[in-house]
Amino acid sequence: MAKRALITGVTGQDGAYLTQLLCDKGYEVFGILRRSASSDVIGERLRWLGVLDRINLIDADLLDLGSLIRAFEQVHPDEVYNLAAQSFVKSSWNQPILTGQATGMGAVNVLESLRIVHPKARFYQASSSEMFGLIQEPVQNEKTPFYPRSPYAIAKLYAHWMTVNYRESFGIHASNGILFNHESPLRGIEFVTRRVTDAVARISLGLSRSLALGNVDASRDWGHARDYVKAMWLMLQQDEPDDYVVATGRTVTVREMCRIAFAHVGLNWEDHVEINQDLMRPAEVDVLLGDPSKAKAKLGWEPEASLEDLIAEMVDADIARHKGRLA
Ligand code: NDP
Ligand code: GDR
Repeated sequence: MAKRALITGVTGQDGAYLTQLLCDKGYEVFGILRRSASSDVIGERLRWLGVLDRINLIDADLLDLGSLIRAFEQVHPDEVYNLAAQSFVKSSWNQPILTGQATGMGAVNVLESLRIVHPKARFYQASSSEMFGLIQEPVQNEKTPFYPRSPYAIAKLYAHWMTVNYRESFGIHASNGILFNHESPLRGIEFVTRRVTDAVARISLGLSRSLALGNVDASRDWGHARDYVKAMWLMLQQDEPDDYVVATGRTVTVREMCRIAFAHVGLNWEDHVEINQDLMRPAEVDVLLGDPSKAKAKLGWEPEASLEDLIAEMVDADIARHKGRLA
């Protein structure tokens, strides 16, 4: 019989790639969809990947425990992937309470539903490299101390430790993937890589001339979302639950990422990027660099896309989008 997977955050970047991966593996996939007034654009990413008609959507919200319990009763999943969150770090200073509720307590609502309805289900929590925050060690692995620097990262840390606690207290097969930044053509437009690739597309087509950015000295370990959802799945195939860092092992500044993106269309980034102080954060995470040795050794996981491949794919996709709108 086909395995059944329940995904929260299915309309987001990772939810779409994970749906594609699991459908291709023969899973029956169920996704939690919260009510939105913009129902015409719901499922845009799933549609882009050609999987919208292969998924069963369930009306529920991470903030509504009853709706989650009913979703578990309906699906009885073998595997649960908790990807839903208020995931934009900068907004978390403007919406700290909502971020705490969705990103932190939301994970506990999912864990509680699982424990009440179907404790044999395996659980994946979308933990984040943001939890390392103010860096304690130059390269971060599973043993590096955490020092979160935003309401988002603090909420993620709570969800992370609750996942560990449910594993240790109730014997639930619960794993945390401590994923470093991962991007794709489906990345939300507010995140820095997508802001840059969208601007490169517009500038190269003559639709715009410049792009305002914040801290271009920040450095991130960027990978491709398609590679990273494979690590999520691999974690739930292990006999024992555990926590894993998922990263490329290469860190690049926003400045250098801009250079790569603009160079892809033969432009010099310094001719187009201006710095806007309003885009700086109240507290910054200066540099992140992950050590994925454990994921490589125990899961057999390897990232395939280089940053250059990833940025080229994103720029090309944004150019195609804008050309489509112009046509
Ligand atoms: P996105 O922001 O693209 O997607 C977030 C998803 O969460 C959306 O489907 C959104 O639904 C859903 N959501 C938000 N609030 C609720 C709620 N109250 N109830 C139900 N669903 C809700 O994130 P990504 O795909 O990039 O990331 C997936 C997860 O991984 C997130 O938890 C993120 O914090 C974490 N993460 C991401 C990393 C990255 O680099 N991408 C790195 C490390 C961790 P809607 O469409 O309705 O808004
Ligand atoms: P991040 O991603 O905060 O790392 O969180 P984001 O792309 O927003 O920022 C990365 C770095 O770029 C700097 N930056 C800018 N960022 C944005 N968004 N817009 C700008 O104009 C800009 N200019 C410079 C930021 O200051 C920051 O240093 C992402 C999210 O997906 C989280 O959910 C996830 O947990 C982490 O990655 C790992």
